[in-house]
Amino acid sequence: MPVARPEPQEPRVIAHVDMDCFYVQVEQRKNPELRGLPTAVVQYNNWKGGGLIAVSYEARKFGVKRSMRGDEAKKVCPDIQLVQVPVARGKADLNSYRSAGSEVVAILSTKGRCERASIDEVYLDLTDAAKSMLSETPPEVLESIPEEALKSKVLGLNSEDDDREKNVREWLFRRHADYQDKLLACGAIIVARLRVKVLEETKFTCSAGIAHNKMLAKLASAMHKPAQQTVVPSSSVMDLLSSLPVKKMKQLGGKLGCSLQIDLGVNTIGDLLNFSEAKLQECYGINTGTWLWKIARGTSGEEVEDRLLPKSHGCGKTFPGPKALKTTASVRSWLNQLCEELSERIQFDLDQNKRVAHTLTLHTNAYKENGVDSQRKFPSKSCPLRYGTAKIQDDAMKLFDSALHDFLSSQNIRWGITSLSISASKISEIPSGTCSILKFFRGENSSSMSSDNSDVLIPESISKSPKNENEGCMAATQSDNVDQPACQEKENENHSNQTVQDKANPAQGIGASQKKLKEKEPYSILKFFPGSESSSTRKRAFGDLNQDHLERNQTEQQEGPSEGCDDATARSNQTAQQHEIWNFNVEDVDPSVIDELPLEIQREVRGWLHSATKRTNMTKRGSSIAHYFSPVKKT
Ligand code: TTP
Repeated sequence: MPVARPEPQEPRVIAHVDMDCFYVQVEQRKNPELRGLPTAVVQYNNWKGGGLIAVSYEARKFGVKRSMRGDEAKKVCPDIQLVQVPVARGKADLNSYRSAGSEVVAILSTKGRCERASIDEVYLDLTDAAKSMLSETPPEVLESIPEEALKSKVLGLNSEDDDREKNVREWLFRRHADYQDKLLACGAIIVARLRVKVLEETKFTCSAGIAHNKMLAKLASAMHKPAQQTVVPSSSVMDLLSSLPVKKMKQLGGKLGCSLQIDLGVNTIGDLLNFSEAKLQECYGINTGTWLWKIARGTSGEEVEDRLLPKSHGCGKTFPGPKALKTTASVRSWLNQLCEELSERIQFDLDQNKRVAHTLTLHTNAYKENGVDSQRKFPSKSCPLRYGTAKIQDDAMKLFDSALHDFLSSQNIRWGITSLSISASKISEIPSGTCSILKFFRGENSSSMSSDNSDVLIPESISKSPKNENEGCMAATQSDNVDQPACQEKENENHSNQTVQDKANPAQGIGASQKKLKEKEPYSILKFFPGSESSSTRKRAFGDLNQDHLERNQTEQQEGPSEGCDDATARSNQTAQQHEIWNFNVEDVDPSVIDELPLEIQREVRGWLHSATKRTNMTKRGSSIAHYFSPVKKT
């Protein structure tokens, strides 16, 4: 359910940037001969020419739609070029689209806080950039205004006029406009420049909406496509919303939108103005009621999150009609493939972005033969995510078995699986520096953090403290048929080089790590412990973390789906036993002491303490295996 957030007092400039017919553009860049031709990207499944998932604007003019199959598209547009989605592991391979999306994000994120909302759309908070522009180089003093800014569609300005560009120029230059609109004018120029840069550097066009909040910016970006931008001055907000069908509003496409139409007779957002906040709260609860009341007035306090990377990773596959999976062996075989891909992607995320996923979730659609109990849904199931392809495959299969058991509820009947999807969510960043320091303390070399598809030792202190509680693949809703588009992670070459180097030197052990630490003395936490140079202190610190690790392993054995310690853990435990061990009690740590540590160490220590607190709580909360196999709560 949507939640109302307080609208910031200060005016904001928010842009929503959406790529035009994105997969088509990616394919056209690969094969420039397709440029300008009516083109569509189709699923790899060729039944009736394959389902269309992206359609170029040239093809749209002929009436080609995404809902069509290739054969149907050929009928309405005989010259259409149908390009198949790349295939890997018997399913669509979306990697080229993900990384193309990352190229765009890298450019857009240079001007303000950037939230990657899906494989091809981004929110930008340009407030600071717009304020600086307004105070330093306002539009009227600029030597030239980008062509793209002059082509903006400014809602409320007469767009039929032959003098449209002149009108836009005047609007951008208005000296007597209010402060909010002046900022929007700067935002329009900044976005125009960014869009030109995206085109120059990636060859992709995009469309954008520029407004005072995310909700309005998103609505505006879809209003004039392709390759255009739309600005929503405050004075046009009510006009925009008055005739907007409720279903067009994000979060009103589903049950809530239906209820508004059926129960309250609300067909446009403007119709909501007929209801008091109290009435809406009475019907939909306090939060949603207030949210509805606010959106009717064009206000929304939702912030642009600082996130360039996806919230989750997911991959799926559908098995329509006769392709339904009917045996456990066939499910296992497909799950193995999906898990292999998922494992590669989370491993890449770990290596490149130092991010750890915490939760593995299986979503399945199924039916029972002879229509028995046909309303019953196949439950989605989650469990803590363990790194390593084999473990993920194993856990996914356990989730499936458990869900199937619930689905069948002891009935001995045939079933069919029509879709399988697996996702890794609750992704959190490893606090900076933790990796290196833990490595030293444990005497591990960095290859243990980046082995290809082999089991990886994720610091449990980190894996048990998810920062990002948002679940669900951001792109999971984009494809109703198969492989959900998700987003690609940004590459970090330095880190890959490091990994290669470390892998090439497997003999690097405790000694080498200690040497490394000495070389990086300014960043070492030990430097700030009294007598840090003495070997005894090092042993104590070493022992401490290993004890910590030992305790965690005990917890893991109780909590985890099945397996015991891996090799790396066992090595680490042995090391622990060789050293003096001491403990600290999280509650006993005086927070003011941490404030006195150098900044680069503070964050790291807080990360440890936060993890330790969480771990304590988690251990208390639930430790039986059944706990991990309970159905996912629907929010
Ligand atoms: P969209 O942004 O919804 O659409 P689009 O970029 O193709 O076209 P538009 O110019 O109208 O925005 O989706 C982005 C990409 O996601 C799209 O190119 C293909 C993929 N996609 C699917 O695979 N399945 C789907 O059902 C949808 C909607 C999109």
